[in-house]
Amino acid sequence: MTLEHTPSAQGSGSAATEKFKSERVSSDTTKERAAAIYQDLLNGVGDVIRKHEVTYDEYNVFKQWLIDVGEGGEWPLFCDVFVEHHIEEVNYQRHEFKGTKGSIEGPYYVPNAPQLPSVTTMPMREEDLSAPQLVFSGQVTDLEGKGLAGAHVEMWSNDADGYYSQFAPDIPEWNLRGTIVADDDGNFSITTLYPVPYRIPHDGPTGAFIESYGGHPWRPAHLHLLVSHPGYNGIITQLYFNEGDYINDDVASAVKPELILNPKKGDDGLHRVNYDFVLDPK
Ligand code: MBD
Ligand code: FE
Repeated sequence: MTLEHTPSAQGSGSAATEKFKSERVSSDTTKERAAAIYQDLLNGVGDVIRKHEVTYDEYNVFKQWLIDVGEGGEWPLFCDVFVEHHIEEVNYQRHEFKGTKGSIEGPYYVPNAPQLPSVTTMPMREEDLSAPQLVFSGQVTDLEGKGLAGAHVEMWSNDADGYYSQFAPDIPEWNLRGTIVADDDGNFSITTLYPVPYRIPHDGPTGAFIESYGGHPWRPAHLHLLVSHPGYNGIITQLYFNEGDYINDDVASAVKPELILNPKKGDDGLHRVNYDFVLDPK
């Protein structure tokens, strides 16, 4: 990955695009299904054009913007912010999962983060450690509440400046990323930077898009999680914080009421919260 020295949409965008391209994608979609989806999609576009009597100037600005998003490497960012929440909801409903609700993955997950013990502190720099800290503990269980020994809790989050390691320059590779291995009862306790609201990269075409309709690029404070255990459906989700800014106005539309935490501040200054993950069997 090559990154400009200054964190920018271009830098994080190209890093996210390179990461995405390194994963192989395929789908066994039939020609009939592809025809149905693409016809509906293009008819939908046609309906919008007719409804709003879209002008040639607007059409040309749109074409230029498509070019810019591609050249800026921002397709993973744009798609995950504006489209993924629909995909996530439809697929959760289709599987009729009964466990913990999922949420979107977003563009900044990296697999194979170093393993950490069940009681641990996330990899952090001095500057991250001097900000308010959260002790996030819980148990990974099956649908009957039985603890899942050695379950993996992969967690990744942005730093106080709003940057993710490996997608911005000058941050240690695995900063605020880890694979926490739960104990024999599925329990874990993770000390981490108390997340703060986050602005998606907005100095490129995704930001220009948001500005064009007078929107904002903020996401509420969040933790990203991927919780897994052999024989169970892994869940990709996010946890949010009660009364935090943008909790009702997430640019990525990815907040669900079941995923909002309410941490309590202890006398020692640490905020503590418990949240259990429930996995559906495969
Ligand atoms: C993020 O941190 C994020 O969580 C999403 C969904 C999109 C862009 C940046
Ligand atoms: Fe995020």
